[in-house]
Amino acid sequence: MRFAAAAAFAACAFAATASAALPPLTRVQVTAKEFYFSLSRQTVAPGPAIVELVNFGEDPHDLRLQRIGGAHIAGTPEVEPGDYYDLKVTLLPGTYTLWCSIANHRALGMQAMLIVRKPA
Ligand SMILES: [Cu+2]
Repeated sequence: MRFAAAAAFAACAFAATASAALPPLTRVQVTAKEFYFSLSRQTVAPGPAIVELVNFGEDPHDLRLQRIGGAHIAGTPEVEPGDYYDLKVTLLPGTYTLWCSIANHRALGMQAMLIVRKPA
């Protein structure tokens, strides 16, 4: 009985160590205004990430995200002024293009780049 309890404790300790070794979730905040995006950081590490679109503007905006050379486009719904949306993505190494897909906002300047690479 005593041995079983010790073994269970050891198993728990091991699980805690294993989860602590997971890489931290990357976060990047994208601020939207008329008519540009401003990123909290230009370069992030690959892996699971939250890309947070915050609308500090006066019109609704959204965010589209595509890795150059990749086929998949991730995106947020329309975000109202004063609101935000946390987009969960898995970032691969490369360069991503970010843009707003509403009306002609992209042509007006709502476009940015995000570089994904392992920290040096
Ligand atoms: Cu927009």
